[in-house]
This record gives sequence, structure tokens and C-alpha cells, in this order.
Amino acid sequence: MSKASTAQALPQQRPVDEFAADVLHGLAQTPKRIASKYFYDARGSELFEQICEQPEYYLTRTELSILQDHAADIARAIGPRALLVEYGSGAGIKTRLLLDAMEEPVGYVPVEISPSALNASVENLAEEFPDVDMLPVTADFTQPVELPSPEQASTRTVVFFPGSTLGNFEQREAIGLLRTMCIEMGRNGAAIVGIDLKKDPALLEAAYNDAAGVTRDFTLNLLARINRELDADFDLRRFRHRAHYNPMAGRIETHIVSTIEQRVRIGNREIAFAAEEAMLVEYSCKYSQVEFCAMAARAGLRVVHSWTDANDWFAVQMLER
Ligand code: AVJ
Repeated sequence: MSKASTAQALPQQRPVDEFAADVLHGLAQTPKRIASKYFYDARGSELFEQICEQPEYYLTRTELSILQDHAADIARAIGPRALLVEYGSGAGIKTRLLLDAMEEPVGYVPVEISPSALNASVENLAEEFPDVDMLPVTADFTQPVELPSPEQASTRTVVFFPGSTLGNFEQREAIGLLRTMCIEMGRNGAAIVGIDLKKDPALLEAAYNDAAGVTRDFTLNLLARINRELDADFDLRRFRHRAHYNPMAGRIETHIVSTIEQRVRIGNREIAFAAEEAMLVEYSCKYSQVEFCAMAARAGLRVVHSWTDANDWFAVQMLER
């Protein structure tokens, strides 16, 4: 049986035009803002992998330990012959763990905007799991996607959304995304969602301000990316990374702050920054179990399992209709 290992070509807006339009639109707003999804060019993805290895950034390693410790339990809750759909495709370690534990998974569908990331993740998995149909889809998972069917019939669709990526969305969008998931998984489907839990703000702030400065580089790479792709002249020495926990909103808010009054050129436009003006680039929402259940309920989903670590720092939630 031949397993597809290249991304399906789907009609798309030209990515550079969309990036340019989003950036210019965001910088015309007050306060200025740029969506965090634009962090992830090749350099940004590389820096994110490095963030995951920083001692302060507990999220990745905690989620991984939860998946490891509860793999059998999770696999049992999923059941046999499931189609695994993943929103975003990471380095593949978590996926591998899950596929390894699952009973006869029939297919794997990573949904990801970047075709290069997509193909890389699928190529490795295809070798390791020859009986699993690899069905990558190049698409923005915030929009409903038409899922491909595996060669072998599946008993249910399980959407995997690890990494607390849900936390990057504001509450309304997050509920919208859970609704999209709910539709895509179908009537007897399930979702497995990783979320970061509320904890001591000092621990949270440390995770987004690592001592080695990798998170700072990751944040400022957004400006470097704009310079590279949109013919701009941001001087990275005149901007700084700032990440604070907002306890009322329950989230880390990351800004890029202009250290002086300055003008920046993007293509043929000029953008003015005041001294200490802050541009919003990321939210990372933190939830309590009760808050997450309430959000899921608003999307028509219930939490049927919740797996956590010994410190209750992170949770892997299983949702069903
Ligand atoms: C990949 C979205 C989960 O919000 O913790 C890490 C991204 N930003 N450090 C997060 C991120 C700064 C990360 N997520």
C-alpha cells in the first residue's frame, strides 16, 4: 500500500501578501498588534524548539511526561482504529507517543499552514508507522478543513491539539476553535487538548523570560522576519521583549516595546513608534480546570478525562460531544 507523504495542494491566498496585509493592518491599530502565528518562520520554529529546552519553560516537558505516564490510559479512552487529526504539526515526539500507544490507528492527519514543517513531520512518522495512512493537509486549522479519509475505515476521529496552543487564542476565538473541532470530530469523535494551568505567577513569568534570552530572541525574530520578508528596517536593538502575567485576564501577555521614539519603514510605508510604546504580539492563556470545563461546554463539549502531572501545572484534557 502506498502512503501519501506530500502535502495536498489546496487553494490559498498568497502567504506573503496576507502577511503584509496583516502586519500593516495590525500596526495601524491602537495599541499596535501582530498575531503570534507569525512567529513561526523557519528561524522562529527553530527558536521555539530551543525555548522548549530551557529549564524555565516547563510546559513541553510537563505535557510530555503526562502523555508518557498516562499513554495506556489515553489509548484505552481513544479505543481501536481511530483516525488521529493533529492541529499544527510539531517535532512529532508527542504524536509518536500517542500513535505508539494507540490500538491500530488507521490514519494520521496533521493540519498545518507550513508545507515544509508538514512534510518533514510526516516523512519520519511514515517510516515508523507503516500501517498508518499519512494524510497531511496544508491549511489553517482555525478554519473548518475537509478531512481526507484513510484507506481503512476508522471507528472515530480524534483531534489532537497539544502544547497549550489553544492558550494563544482569546476566549471567544478559543471557543470558536473548540466548536470547529467539535464539528470536525463528528458525533462519536473526541479531542485531546493540552492546556497550561494557573499557577504561581513567578513560575509563569520565568517561563516566558528565560535567563538565556531565547524567548527574547524568539519574540524579536518577528521583527527580523518582517525585515526579511516585507522589506522593512526594524532595528532590533531599539526594541525589547516584555512578558508579564495579567492575573485578571489569566494570561501571559507578550509585547515588543520600542525603547525610543522612532520611525520604521515597511516597504513604502512609514510607521511611527513612541518611546515605550508597546505592541501586543502574544497571549498565552492559563486556565483552571473549572474555567476550561466551562469553555468546553460553550463549544458543546464535555471533559471526559483530565490527566495532569504531580504539581498540577499542565493538563491533557479529553473532550467528547
Ligand atoms: C506554543 C503557544 C504554547 O504560549 O507557551 C513560548 C509559545 N511563546 N514562549 C506558549 C511561546 C513564548 C507557546 N505555545
